[in-house]
Order: sequence, then structure tokens, then C-alpha cells
Amino acid sequence: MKKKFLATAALAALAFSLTACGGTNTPPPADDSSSDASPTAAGAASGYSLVPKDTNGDGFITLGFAQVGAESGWRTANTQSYKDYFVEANGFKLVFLDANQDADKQKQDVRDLIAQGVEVIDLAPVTDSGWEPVLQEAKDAGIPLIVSDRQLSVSDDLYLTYFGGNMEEEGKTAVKWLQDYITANNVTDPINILHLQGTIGSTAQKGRTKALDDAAPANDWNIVFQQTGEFTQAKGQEVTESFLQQGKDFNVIYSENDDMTYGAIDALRAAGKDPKEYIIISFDGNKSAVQMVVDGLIDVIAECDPLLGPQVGDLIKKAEAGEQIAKITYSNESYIDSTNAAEKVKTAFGS
Ligand code: GZL
Repeated sequence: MKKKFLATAALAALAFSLTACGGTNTPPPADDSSSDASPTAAGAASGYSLVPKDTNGDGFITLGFAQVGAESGWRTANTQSYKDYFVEANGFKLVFLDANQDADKQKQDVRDLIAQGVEVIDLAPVTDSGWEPVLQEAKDAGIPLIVSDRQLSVSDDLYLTYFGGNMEEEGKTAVKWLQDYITANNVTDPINILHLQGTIGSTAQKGRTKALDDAAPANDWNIVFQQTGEFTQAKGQEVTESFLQQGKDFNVIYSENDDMTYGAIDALRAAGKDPKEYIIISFDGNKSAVQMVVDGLIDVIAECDPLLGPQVGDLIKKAEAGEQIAKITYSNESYIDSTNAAEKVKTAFGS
């Protein structure tokens, strides 16, 4: 139990039962991704009929991947999963473009992929706005487009399918963990939260922020600081340092990815503070972050799976074969805390 909390002793983690994602108390099985309730024939029912095909007859499907950037450990693992899977041995060729977290550049990247005549596009959008014209251009060019990692709030007839995390559910998982921790430990102290947001306008940030913004007033929690750390360690440290200089009291850190969490921990240590005195909530599940859960530095990680390549490849092959694929398929995700970190660290992604 954290020193920053005034509470009567109680069995915390063992009393903790999370109704995460699928509403169960135990993490769902690893291969059980959840899909939208209304699967559609490769998009036909949603007004989208394009499916990936080897249109140039070279024996491969050429995938153009418009990646966000290289901002985090999650992104590194995500990129590697595509580069490992989309190879000729699996029937694919890969054209890879990196937007360096620049939303405008990424729109040009997709236009470049259209001009190159790739046979399917996978877009992992930096932010979720302004995409309709570009998606329409891909559709008009007859190139099927898949959205992965972060959703877009666009009409169903502009893309084939979405595969990736359910970001608001991830946030609800984290919030539920905090609610249960407070109850299990009979915490009576005011809850004052330092909130490190991801890239503003990305659905990862919007979903994770919404979950906290909805829960804070409902639980009488105070968000004493809310600012973007742009999903990077350096910016996460910089933002936390600037907050610490204000001298405000806080006892919880809600950090929307592991890299910003590392930065926050570095800032606490540089200020002579012990990270173990705070409840630290993080997102993703990089191996080093999971080890920090084992070591008692991070209290809970809401999982976000970066290894999307093979699953996107499977969706492409199913669509090519004329099979029905759901309009939305969410990765299966749960949480990591002191009750399961020692096991989870053995298979955690990245470094
Ligand atoms: C989530 C992904 C986010 C990760 C961050 O699906 O978009 O972007 O949580 C990454 O680590 O930068």
C-alpha cells in the first residue's frame, strides 16, 4: 500500500476483482479478440465493397502501411510486427511510410501510397480528424483501406475494417482498478491525480482521457494537472517536472502510455521523491514497464497489444477469399498488476 495514502490496512490486490473489457473478473484468453456484433461481408453491407487482391499479378498483395511514427516502445513493437509479417513468404510485399507523428504529413503519405498503386492500405492514424477526403481518394482509386491501432470517426463506407485496441475500455479498466484499490484499502485521503495525456486528438488519448474525465467527478477525484506528454518519455519527464515545480499535492499518476510513465518516474526521482509513494497507472505493457510492476514502481498497466501485423494479415486474407469480416475487431486486452506481473513479464512485448 502506498505511503501517500491514509487508510486502514486491508488486503488490496487479492480483494481486487476487475470487470474489464468483457465484464469478467479474470482476463479473457489471449486469443479472444472481440468483434463488432454485426459482421458484414467484406464491407458490402456497409456500402464498402473493395477487397484486397493481387491486381498486378505478381503473386503478392502489396500493403502500403502509413505508420504514426516511432514515438514509443509500443510503436517500435507495432512496426516490427508488420515488418516481420508482411513478407513474401506470407504472400505480401510491404511499402512502409513513417509520419513522424505529423498528421498532415501522414495524409500526404496515404496519397503517396495511392499514387504508388499499392493493393491495400493500412492506416494507423496520428489523429482522428480530417481523413474523409483522403479515404475517399483511396476508395475512388479502387484501393481497399484498413484502419488499425487507432479508430477514425468516419462513415463505414470509407474503410474496409478496423482492428486494434478499444481505448475507452482500456481507460475504464484503469479507472476500475483505481476504484477497487481505494475501496480495498479503505483510502480516506483525497485523490489528487496528475494526468499525462497522449497525443491530443488521437483516439488513444481521447478514449483513455474520456474514461478518467467521466470517472473523476463520479468518484470525487481531483485532476490537479492534465497535459499532453505526446506519448514520449522525454516530454513526459518535461511535463512532470514543470508540474512538480508548482508544489501541488498529488498521490496518483494516470499516464496514457509507458514511455510517459518512465519520464514521470525519472522526474520524481530527480526531484528527490520516491515513485513508490504514489499510485502509478500506465498503459501499453512494455516488458520494462511490466518489470516495474513486479518491482512495485508501477501499480497497474492497462494492456494495449501492439503485435497487430499477423492479425491484420489474417483479416486481409479472409477478405481476399470473400469471407465476411467484422467492421470493427478489438484486440483482446486486460490489465497487469501485482497479482499477475511476474507471469506476464515473461511474455511481455518489446524491451
Ligand atoms: C495505442 C497506440 C498508442 C500507444 C502509445 O493503440 O496508438 O500510441 O498507447 C503509442 O504508446 O505511442
